[in-house]
Amino acid sequence: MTFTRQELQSLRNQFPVLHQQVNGRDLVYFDNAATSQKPQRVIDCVNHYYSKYNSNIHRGAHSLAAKATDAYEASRQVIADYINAPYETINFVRGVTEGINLVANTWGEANLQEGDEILLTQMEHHANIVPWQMIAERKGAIIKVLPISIDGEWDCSNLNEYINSKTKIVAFNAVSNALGTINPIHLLVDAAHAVGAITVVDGAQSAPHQTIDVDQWNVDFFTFGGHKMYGPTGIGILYGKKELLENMPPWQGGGEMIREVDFAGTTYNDLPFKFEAGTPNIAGVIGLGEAVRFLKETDVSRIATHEVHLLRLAEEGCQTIEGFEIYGKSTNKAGVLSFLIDGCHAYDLGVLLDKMGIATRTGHHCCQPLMKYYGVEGTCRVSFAAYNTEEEVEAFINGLKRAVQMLRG
Ligand code: C6P
Repeated sequence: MTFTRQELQSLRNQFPVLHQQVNGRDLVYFDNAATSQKPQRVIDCVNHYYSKYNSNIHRGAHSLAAKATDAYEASRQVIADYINAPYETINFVRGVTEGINLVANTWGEANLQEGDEILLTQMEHHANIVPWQMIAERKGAIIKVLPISIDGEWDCSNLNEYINSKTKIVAFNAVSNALGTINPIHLLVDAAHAVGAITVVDGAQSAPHQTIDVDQWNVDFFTFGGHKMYGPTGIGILYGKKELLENMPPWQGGGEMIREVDFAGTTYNDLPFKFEAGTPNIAGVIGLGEAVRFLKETDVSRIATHEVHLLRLAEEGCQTIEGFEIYGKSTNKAGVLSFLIDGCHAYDLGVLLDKMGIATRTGHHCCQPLMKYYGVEGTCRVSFAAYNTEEEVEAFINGLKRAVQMLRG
């Protein structure tokens, strides 16, 4: 069920940034796949921490430190419950990029050998390509790439060719940021596990749009960031199966991740502290906990239904534009519309839409190999969030038509 008009209005009222004009027009914020806006309760929560109980955690012998520690660890519990994971398997990181780098530099460092294979897919974000290339180069491992169909879906017709006894890691996104495809992750999870490989799932675009159940999905690692799910920037989660995390070496060394330090050697802390060296992003963690409470109360599955409703309206409305081409035509999509229009450069469309107060993203979306597959430099992308409306979609369609007219002369 999508939102009623009243529910949507009350949702929008929670997001202060939406209520402004940009370039003399009401802001239409359609760049949610890059980062979403933040509800007042998340802003207040961060503000409250800094103005009322700012302290370091797990260290001080005073009341403010105890309050900060309690709020920090309460967030970890809320997030663990949200993705159906044990508390100690939730590791705070800076974001998806750091989550993937952590796995590459720990599990990858400890387990990869020369000739081992890492399978990625054609639709990965650079954050799920470059860390693997770096560790592969150091260890002599080989990167393989699962192809996709022209509609932007995994091509699993020859899976045996890509996943075999040499495969050690299968890394992929659950939802594509550039195409919107919601991937059938069980296909790669099952195939990876059948040969003893681990799965590393990039959940950057999954967390704001899907009900996540890492236990049922049986993924080995799952990482997502706060800022695309109504939370702060600079904070994210790396979930890992407990036995994997326990057997991995730590990544960064420093305070908090140790049990005992001696110049003769150091022993490491238990999970979840083993991978959290140094003073963490305390305000970010507390803010992310509040964002997850917001998502739970709003109901992520209703948000997803609402976004797909807007997606279909946008797709339908744009079809009448001559030369309009969608990139990502899977029938199972999140609210992401990537497109090009004959004779109009994506960047020019983005600039003209901005002049009308409509925020979109143009370019390769940090997916250059995907753009090369389609033979394009980039696309124009609109991406929806809980607070977007049908009226905004209409404004976008009309704005796009005007922009095309201007560019075609
Ligand atoms: N995509 C987009 O506009 P970080 O930067 O670590 O928070 O997230 C990286 C990342 C990884 N995987 C996927 C699927 C992503 O979408 C992103 C971030 C933004 O599409 C910024 S490039």
